[in-house]
Amino acid sequence: MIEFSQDDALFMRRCFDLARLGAGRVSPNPMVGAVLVYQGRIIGEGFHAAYGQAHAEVNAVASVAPADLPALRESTLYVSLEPCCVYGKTPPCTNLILSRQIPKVVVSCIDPSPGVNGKGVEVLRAGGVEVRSGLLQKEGEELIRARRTFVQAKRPYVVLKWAETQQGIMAPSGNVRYWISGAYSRRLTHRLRMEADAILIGGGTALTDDPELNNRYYFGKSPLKVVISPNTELPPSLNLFHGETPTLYMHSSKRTPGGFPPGVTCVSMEEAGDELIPAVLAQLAARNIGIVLAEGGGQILNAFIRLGLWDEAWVFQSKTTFIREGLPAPRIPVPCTREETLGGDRLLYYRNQVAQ
Ligand code: AOF
Ligand code: ZN
Repeated sequence: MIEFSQDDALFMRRCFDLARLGAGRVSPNPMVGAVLVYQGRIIGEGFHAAYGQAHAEVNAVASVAPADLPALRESTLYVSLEPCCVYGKTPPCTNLILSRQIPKVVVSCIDPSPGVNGKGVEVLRAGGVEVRSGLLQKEGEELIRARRTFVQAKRPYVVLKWAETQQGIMAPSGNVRYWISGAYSRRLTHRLRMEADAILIGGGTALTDDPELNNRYYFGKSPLKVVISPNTELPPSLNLFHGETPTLYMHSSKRTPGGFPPGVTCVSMEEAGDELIPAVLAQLAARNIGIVLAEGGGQILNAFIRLGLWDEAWVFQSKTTFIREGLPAPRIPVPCTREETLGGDRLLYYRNQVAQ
């Protein structure tokens, strides 16, 4: 058993906090944070801030004041993920650690990515660095869960989200738009949009709700919009085909639909047949989408649940009793893992343990 002190845990928690600052900007890379400590004092901090750009370790070293640079040779690097040892979009962090002669590294969890997966630790140890791994590992794994799904299941991490009434109804009958959840819930759902690489809906929802499908109520970016419409042709006038963020229109017609603005890419899913959802996920993974937020409608959400192709679900249950009849909301086949009150709504959070 590797021994860790309370100070070790404190510095690793700081790494986790730093890592989270990259939410919404690094996927399909993982969120990673790093802290450099010399004699109990933090002399450098960094996190992975944008996909394809500098890693946490690089930013941490770059943040060290010139006067503290000689101290690197007697410092400990805390990092929430095993340092990479491969040339990707950036050079290996193991090279940096070795060339800066940082003698000690503490890691929370191993990077499951091909080419790394324990090799980063090996390379460092072979170079004489003392590496201790496994500190607050559960929390570390939690931070990289989307990355793990992306590299191991070779599909985006799937987040489901919908609103329902207390009686479990998603929408009134008859294709009318009806707002169920409150303002706090809406703010949180826009945070989920910001953290995702794509928002996905079905053609029915696109027609009924005509959503803009962007992030308006939280800071940060808006993700790619994706609409799957195997049965119905969608008119170019719909809101989701406009706005600043691009749209992927996954249709099933033989002809490429026409008349769309330049931000719209039409992709035929005709050959997918009954395997539509897995084919959509494969398409998205090929486009470097690491996290997808599926927002409805019921048919699409049920399809993900039936196939077990989901990772977490956020269900906003409002006290609305106004709608008595309508479309039943999906049912999740696992117990709720967290329940919160959010304004007048109840938030039910689920995890698909099978998919982990
Ligand atoms: C780290 N520190 O902060 C992050 C890592 O294409 P690249 O250069 O961005 O490298 C991708 C690899 O780096 C891949 O294994 C990914 O999991 C890891 N991300 N590694 O040492 C970091 N973000
Ligand atoms: Zn790296």
